[in-house]
Amino acid sequence: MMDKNEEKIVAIIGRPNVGKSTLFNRLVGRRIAIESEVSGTTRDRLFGTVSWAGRQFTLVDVAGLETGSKKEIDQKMQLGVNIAIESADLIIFAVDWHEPENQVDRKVARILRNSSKKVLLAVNKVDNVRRFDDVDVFKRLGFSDPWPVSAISGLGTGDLLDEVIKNLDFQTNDPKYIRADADCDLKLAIIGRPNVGKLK
Ligand SMILES: Nc1nc2c(ncn2[C@@H]2O[C@H](COP(=O)(O)OP(=O)(O)O)[C@@H](O)[C@H]2O)c(=O)[nH]1
Ligand SMILES: [Mg+2]
Repeated sequence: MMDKNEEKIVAIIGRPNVGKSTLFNRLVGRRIAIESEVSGTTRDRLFGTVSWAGRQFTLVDVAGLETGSKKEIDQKMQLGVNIAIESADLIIFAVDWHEPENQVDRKVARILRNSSKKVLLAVNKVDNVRRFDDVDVFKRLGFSDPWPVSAISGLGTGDLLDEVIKNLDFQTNDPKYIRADADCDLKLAIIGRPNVGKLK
């Protein structure tokens, strides 16, 4: 049974080579997922913890979709999308800025729109602000505003994370989601008090 106190799951899905693993690594902050220049090396689902704005969630790279014939990849992608729809609280649908017109993207978009999941569309490889305006064409995929990001440079990823947190429906005071360093801040404040007295 799922209840509000269980961990929140966010899945990244998208075609091979759009930069899912790179985005995963960027958001998790440590290099856990296998990244590659060559399509075909990411093998499995990878999990990482993301801390942002005092909250925590588990990020999943639904990988292992990059091998086989084009037809096989299509089938695996649909399987990956279904896994994400079943298991995630929110889906980051990653597309590539270089390819605004892609049939597989359209197919995935259709499946996602027909699901009841919250979806954030991340347009990756927006490596500089000049590319920001171009992302409007991705509105055709049928989601609300696309989020321009660059997994490589980090551009836009903070805004994307803000939006993820906003959509995850956290309980206001649930300590489970308040990250460890928020706890440290509190301890520091208490320890600091006597010094304030001494300075007077
Ligand atoms: N220019 C650019 N290249 C990127 C970016 N993110 C990923 N890539 C490149 O895209 C290729 C595929 O990345 P990868 O993360 O393995 O994609 P995946 O197959 O979707 O997991 C690699 O060569 C990455 O270096 C980005 O933000 N900008
Ligand atoms: Mg990958």
